[in-house]
Amino acid sequence: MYTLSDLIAPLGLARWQQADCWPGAIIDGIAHYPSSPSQALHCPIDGASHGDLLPASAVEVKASVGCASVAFEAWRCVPAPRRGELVRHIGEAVRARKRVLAQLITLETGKIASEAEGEVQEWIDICDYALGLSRQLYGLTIASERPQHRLLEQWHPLGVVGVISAFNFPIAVWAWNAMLALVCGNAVVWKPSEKTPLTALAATALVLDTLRDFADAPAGLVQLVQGNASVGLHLARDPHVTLVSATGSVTMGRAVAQAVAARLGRSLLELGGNNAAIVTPNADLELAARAIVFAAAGTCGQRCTSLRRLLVHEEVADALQEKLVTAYQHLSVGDPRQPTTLIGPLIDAAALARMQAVLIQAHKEGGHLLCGGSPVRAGGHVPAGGHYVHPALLAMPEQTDVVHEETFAPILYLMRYERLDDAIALNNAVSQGLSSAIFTTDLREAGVFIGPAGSDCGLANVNVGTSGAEIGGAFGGEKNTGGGRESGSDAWKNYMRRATNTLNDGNALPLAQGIRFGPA
Ligand code: UN1
Repeated sequence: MYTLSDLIAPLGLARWQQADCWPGAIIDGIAHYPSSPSQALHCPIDGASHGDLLPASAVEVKASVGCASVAFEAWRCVPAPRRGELVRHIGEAVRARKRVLAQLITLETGKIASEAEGEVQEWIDICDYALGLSRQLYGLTIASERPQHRLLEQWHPLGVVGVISAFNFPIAVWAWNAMLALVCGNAVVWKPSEKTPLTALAATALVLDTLRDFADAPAGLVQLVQGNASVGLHLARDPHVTLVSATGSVTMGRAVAQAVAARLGRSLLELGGNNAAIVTPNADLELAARAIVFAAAGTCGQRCTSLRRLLVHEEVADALQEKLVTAYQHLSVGDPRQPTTLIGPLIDAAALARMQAVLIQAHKEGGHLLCGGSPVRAGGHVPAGGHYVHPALLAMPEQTDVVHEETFAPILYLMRYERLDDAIALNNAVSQGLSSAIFTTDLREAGVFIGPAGSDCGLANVNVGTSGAEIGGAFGGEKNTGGGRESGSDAWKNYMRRATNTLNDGNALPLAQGIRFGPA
């Protein structure tokens, strides 16, 4: 079984390990070891020490933004297809390190191998996507109301992009932002979760190694500042950070958005989800059950797209419940490095305590535990020192207060409905609006769900679970989820500034709206 020491050399991390300490900042390719109090790092699988992080302070944040601004000034003038070539090389390097990067993700997050590799695959996919995009950063030409005039729309590089990412997708979410930002001609300063600093160092090392072969790409294009929420707030407040893209809790997003808004900066938010699936009497129950189990229990319920609420029609509720209970009983919980494991540990003790408290609250609100919910004792494939749970399935009499909250743990609330309209109303009744799904073989039911009066979420799927979106679509959601869109479709426009140009090819100077000004 591998441990961190097996991954340090293949991931190019040895250059930065000093005794047992890791740098809290990589500025212009150089590691910084701030004298701030260190933060002990532990593996969620078994509590093994991963050394200490020396977190960045306001000083490192300011320095990294300054260097990124300088790098941006050079990079914005490099032709976009050449910028795409850099991203192509990054993608090739990621392919070569896919397995070891995934192993590090497993060690820092507790994800099983297949999901960790899927996460690295998202980085590879977004590189391919960004490469194609590098030849398609197009604007419009628009008819002018004036003779011999033309309107053009151009998209130009934006500036320094700050990326704040969460522990649960320690590479993919940064990659969606950073690869697009680079192709769009920007420099990036990354503040990853304090729970996954080594994955961030490994990703940064890979990009810096690739940059070395690009004389026209300055090392300052990718900067890294690590630490707790205060580091993210320094980034959000810095007037030289043109766009702050933040992924994480609603509380974090609110603080970041307010700090950015106070200086009239731009923010792109992808915050909490409280995702529901509706199962109608016309559903293929076998397919629905499989999709539900992956969405609710996969990643130990720690995706922003995880399924948390299940709205099942009365007619099929008993049958589906039975299938789910059976499937849940077969979920193997344990060390995510074991090939048979499907459910790894929760990220830390606090996550386990929160889950237990929420289950007690759900019980008070009338919830009835159908299976799971309890911590798993060490032994066999379950190492001591981690926080393992059996995913919980609860029957709720209605959508009570606790169901309105996003608990970052594998808890699925099952509720029954009679009319589809009521189920859609329940889907939309929470403050978050990220992902949603309907399971039905009826075209009309599906049409209502994805129509204008249907699901109010950014993602609305038919016969597909709420999690595991592809990178080609725009990713994000409405209401308290923050409204931002990352990754595919036209999300690239977030990372550029639009300039409208009016061109006069003639000798006269007609004014718009027919205005006359000057001698008659
Ligand atoms: C997240 O949990 O913040 O759709 C992102 C999914 C993944 C990304 C999740 N592609 O589940």
